[in-house]
Amino acid sequence: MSSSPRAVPVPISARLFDRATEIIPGGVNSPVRAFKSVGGTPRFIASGRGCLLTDADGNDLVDLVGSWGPMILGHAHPAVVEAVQRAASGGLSFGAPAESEIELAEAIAARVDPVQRVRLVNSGTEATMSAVRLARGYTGRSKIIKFAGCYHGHVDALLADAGSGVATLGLPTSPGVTGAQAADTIVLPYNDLDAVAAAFAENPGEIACVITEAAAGNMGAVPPAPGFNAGLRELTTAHGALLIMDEVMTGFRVSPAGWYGLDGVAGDLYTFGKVMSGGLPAAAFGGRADVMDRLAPVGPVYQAGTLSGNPVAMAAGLATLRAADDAAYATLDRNAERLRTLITEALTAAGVAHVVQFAGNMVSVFFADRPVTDYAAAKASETWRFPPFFHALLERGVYPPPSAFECWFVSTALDEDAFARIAAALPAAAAAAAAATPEGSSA
Ligand code: KE4
Repeated sequence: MSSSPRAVPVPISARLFDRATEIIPGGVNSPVRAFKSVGGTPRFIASGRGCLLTDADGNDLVDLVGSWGPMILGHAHPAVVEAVQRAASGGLSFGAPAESEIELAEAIAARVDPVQRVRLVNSGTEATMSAVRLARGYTGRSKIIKFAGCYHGHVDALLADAGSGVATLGLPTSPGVTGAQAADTIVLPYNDLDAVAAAFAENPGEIACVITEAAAGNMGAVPPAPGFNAGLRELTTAHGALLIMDEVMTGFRVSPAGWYGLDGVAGDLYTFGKVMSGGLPAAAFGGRADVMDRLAPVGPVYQAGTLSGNPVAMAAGLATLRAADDAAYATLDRNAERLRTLITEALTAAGVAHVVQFAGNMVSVFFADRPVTDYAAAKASETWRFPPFFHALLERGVYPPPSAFECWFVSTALDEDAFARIAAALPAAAAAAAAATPEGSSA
């Protein structure tokens, strides 16, 4: 496979990537990891500790991806590792209920008031897929509304105009999603309440739910405009539809109660993942008891999973939530603000038009001259400046997400050395962004 034009030599990652592509499509198990939109050889990671990743060639990297959100405490946090080891020593999976599932469900509900029932699953995709099915089962309606640029996992009905890896790879949607599967999905511009009102007027009694990222993070950080989420709440209530707040990314990250903790707009259903899993495969959906109790075995809406509520994953999630106290969230917010300041100082000094946007403590960089409020604006930004910006950071031991359409995730483990490295790397990255051209060349 090709190596990045300017990357530091990573012969072992390159060799592993060549080997991986022989057996795993694209050499990765999730497309955004392949560096396709930034070019170069993806770093194969050997280990992580605190705020550092160590790649297969022994380079340590300040991690600003955090496994795409879960690692708010950094890697190999002692309390989490100890909890996982203890759980694992008692058996890995039982296919029967265990107390730890109750404990994690109770911990989620204790933080997010509107959540009265919780069902644990294995991924955010399963959570959103199940929540949409439940909304359709509860309302007896078929249509759903989602927003362009929002990503809710690779659910057939939700892949239309999605963000994250779909946006990163410039895929209009996905082959394999049939017209029938997407026919009931109405895709609207994010932050456009008039469009939502019009959709309800044009589809009276047919819309089962609106699903939205509580704050959009999959087109970069694009927070809901003031009143947008409250407007969705009013419209869904007025039209007998359910409001699904997808907090897979924001949940337990942007505040102890996720985005709900910041704006107080109650959804009927929620989806969670990432932080609540501690980095193991676990996720959840939950919400109103009268809705959730339509799920089998209580009600007729079927949903299931061999490894749902896995005891080792429960232990990781519980240990993470228990360690994520108010001081931890204050540190996350402080670290996000410090990162934003460093980025904008460097890009301003280099004379590069940019906006560093927040959604809570999720941060992203748009090469644009005004705030980005929806997917069209995100796509219209000078995304061609991102690859050289990214590689200049990576070459200097800082690892941001390999995509212009993703958020940068801080952890509580970022220390003075990490910020010193970020500060030292940013001027060269800003210069690379300044020298970039739409054709992809740069000095
Ligand atoms: P998973 O199926 O990847 O666990 O979760 C899907 C999902 C659902 N909802 C939101 C708001 C999400 O952000 C995600 C997944 N996020 C991406 C990162 N932008 C996952 C990274 C990847 O696809 O590798």
